[in-house]
Amino acid sequence: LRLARDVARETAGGGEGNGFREALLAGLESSPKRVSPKWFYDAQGSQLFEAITELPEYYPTRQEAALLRVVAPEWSPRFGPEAVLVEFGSGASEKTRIVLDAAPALAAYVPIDISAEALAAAADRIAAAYPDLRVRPMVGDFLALDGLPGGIGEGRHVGFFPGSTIGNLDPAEAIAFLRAARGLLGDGALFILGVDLVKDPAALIAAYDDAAGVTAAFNRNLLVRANRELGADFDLDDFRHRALWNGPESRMEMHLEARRDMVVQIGGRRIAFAAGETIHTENSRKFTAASIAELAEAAGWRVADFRQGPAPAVALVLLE
Ligand code: AVJ
Repeated sequence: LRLARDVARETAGGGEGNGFREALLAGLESSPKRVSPKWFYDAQGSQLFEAITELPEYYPTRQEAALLRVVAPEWSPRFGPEAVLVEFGSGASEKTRIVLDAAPALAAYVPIDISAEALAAAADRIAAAYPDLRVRPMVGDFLALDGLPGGIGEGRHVGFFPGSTIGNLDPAEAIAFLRAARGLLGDGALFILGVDLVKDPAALIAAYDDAAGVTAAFNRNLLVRANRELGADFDLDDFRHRALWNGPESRMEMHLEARRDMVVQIGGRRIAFAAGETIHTENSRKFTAASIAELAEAAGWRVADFRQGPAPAVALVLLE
């Protein structure tokens, strides 16, 4: 992990060296075709995600923010003096403000995000709004963390992972992440986890296939990014946005479905698509109180509090 500003500078001229080319080719050469959702989040993708959070159909962000306003003041006394808030996948750091406002004694904030540009801008905004807070952004993949910056605070470390981003991970990855976070945060750590809950599939599908087409643009941004960064020749009109509920796996899935047989060129390699074939671009798992407790316990945490909001319901969980 490196400082946000250094990475923003290094990647300003293009995406070489960030691993996107290798990851995309490996995913498109496997069967079925799949690509990790982490590649959605270049500067444009991060902006599209921010637009999604304001859509009428996309309830999770609003519902979680409202619930966080209730639980953050109740949980913050447990943070203690000189505490450090560590946010995994911090994006625009908007929800963070709810925690920071409820916990004025927090000494430091470490936002971690894969989008260098979004991270640097968000860290600057938080530092300006909270002048007494030490802000130490880290660019990188929160699944591959090897440490936190030193000398940031002596107190309890509080992990913050809102937005149901944990739902992007398959069960084994989620357990490995929560276990690694526990090691990283050290003794006495707390962890605030936001999850989306299982509900009527119609409400879920609407949230991932909005009428304005913003989620479709977010999904297709993967191809836009490949065209721009890797010189690929995806024709965006050849790929249909698909959002479907997978009941047995308890997850929403996003796919990009080829409308016809075609061959796409990506940095000198040729990838064939059959009509109807899809690139599986995201899983977004939906939980229950029981499935979340099971996940947390498998990773060495204990559920200290589980709070669920009004319908369409999301939950915030305090782990210890
Ligand atoms: C940021 C991963 C929580 O899964 O709901 C939004 C991303 N994908 N619409 C989610 C997303 C499609 C979002 N997370």
